[in-house]
Amino acid sequence: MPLTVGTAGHIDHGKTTLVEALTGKNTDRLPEEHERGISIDLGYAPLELPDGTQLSVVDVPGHERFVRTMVAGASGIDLFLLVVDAGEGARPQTREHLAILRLLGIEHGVVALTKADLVDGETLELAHAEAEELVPGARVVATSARTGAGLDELRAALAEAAARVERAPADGPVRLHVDRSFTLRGIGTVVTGTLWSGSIGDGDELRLEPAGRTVRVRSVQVHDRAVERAEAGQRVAVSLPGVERREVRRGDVLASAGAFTPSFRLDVALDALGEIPSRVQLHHGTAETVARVVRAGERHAQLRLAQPVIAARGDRVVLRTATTVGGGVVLDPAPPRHADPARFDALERGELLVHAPVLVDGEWRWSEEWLDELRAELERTIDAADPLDPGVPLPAGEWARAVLPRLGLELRGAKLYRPGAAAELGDRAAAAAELEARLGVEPVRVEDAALGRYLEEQGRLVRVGGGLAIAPDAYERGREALFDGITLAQFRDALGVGRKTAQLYLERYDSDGVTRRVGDGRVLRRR
Ligand SMILES: Nc1nc2c(ncn2[C@@H]2O[C@H](COP(=O)(O)OP(=O)(O)OP(=O)(O)O)[C@@H](O)[C@H]2O)c(=O)[nH]1
Ligand SMILES: [Mg+2]
Repeated sequence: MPLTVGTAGHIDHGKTTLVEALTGKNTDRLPEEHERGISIDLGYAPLELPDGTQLSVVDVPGHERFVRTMVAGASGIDLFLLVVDAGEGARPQTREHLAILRLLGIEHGVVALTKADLVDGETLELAHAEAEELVPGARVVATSARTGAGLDELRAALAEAAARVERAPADGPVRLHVDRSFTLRGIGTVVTGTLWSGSIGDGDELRLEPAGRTVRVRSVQVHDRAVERAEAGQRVAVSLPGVERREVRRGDVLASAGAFTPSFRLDVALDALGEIPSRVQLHHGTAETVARVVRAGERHAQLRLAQPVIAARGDRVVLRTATTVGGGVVLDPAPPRHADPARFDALERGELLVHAPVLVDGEWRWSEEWLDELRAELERTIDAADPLDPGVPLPAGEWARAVLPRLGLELRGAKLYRPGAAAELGDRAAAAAELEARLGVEPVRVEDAALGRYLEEQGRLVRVGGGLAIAPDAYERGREALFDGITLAQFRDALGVGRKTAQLYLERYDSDGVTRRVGDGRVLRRR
């Protein structure tokens, strides 16, 4: 099974150098990284261990200003490679990265003491003891990228840790949290990320969330090699024809259509490192957003997000302010608005309390409470809608068609109406009369677009371009003046109007299928 190992550790402690010593690849790609001698963005390299284990390495930056990038990099990993400078020992980001790994539930890994060539034996021993205390249960290996000392032992330790990783079988819907997007000449936009679940192959149709855009996958690569299908756990690069580079970014998610609904609320079991303030930065997958923390008792909270995430039950989140303040496990990615402590307890006991729709064995399920909430909201919107068009757009969720029969509303076109509802002028009767009185051959402006639409449906007005309208009998008169091959000038003279007005009439006849433009003239279309 493919596994991903993520580096962690304080700035300058030798993460990138160690990855290069192990893989032969310098993962610092940006010119600025080389100029400043630090890592800024995530780096990637494949690593094959002597026993055949295939690992993907994600190298993260250690600078305290880039911890958010570290979280994005660590969100998809299976094991850690914590790097500690043997001379310096644990420093602030050693501890913060370690805390983040724990919050993300990444249990297995190895500690590498680096730059062993620069310290004496006693210092190395002290560093060793400190590291063992810091990360109980992990093997600690002294290394030097300069001399190559300890690298074989480190490889063996990584293989050992990898063997202990138990990965949940990751079949199910596709979910890939995008960590990079870029353009390749002749190929177009490419996104990369770790495939959390499902598999992706050439030609698959997926959704780019949370925007909900349908995309078709072209070529799929795993570490620069084309594959037929990429499997869960692998680091994947996918090209997306037709998607502009600026339309996709880190934090977006490639997902199976209909499998996820963007979450604006998350019910979580909290894991607090200290005081969790009411406003935090939430990290989930490769995404981050501001979140409000609404506590529901000691250990639970509802997180209300400024931007939606694509989450599932059991996902981990990290909460930060200036530093990492805690994290949580998602109990419900689509909870009701009220943070009810009893509900949290039931969720944690594993009693699945569905609220908003989820797919279970290919069928949508939801709670009656949720349905009532939805119906009430739709009816509220309808009541507040323009009496000329007393409807509300069909909800955008994938579940909309499944829910429809239970709503007691009527679908006409793309909108829902109360059964039998008809458009009414309401208090706009006077405005309608006033508008009708102004209509004639010369187009007049219609300020109230809904009113214009309504009157047109009633045959009391004809809309032409530019927010203008004419009288229905003027439209008929113009139509009678038409003949095969008529030019704009001829039509203008026949109707006794200006050129611009004549143009508006003819365009309307074109769009009504009465005429068709051919060269300078119009031919009549047979009905
Ligand atoms: N002597 C010696 N120097 C090392 C060793 N490993 C790394 N260095 C040096 O330590 C410095 C920092 O190494 P990096 O690999 O860039 O450190 P990093 O942890 O990736 O730093 P950030 O990504 O910015 O957090 C560089 O100048 C390396 O040459 C080593 O084993 N021995
Ligand atoms: Mg680095």
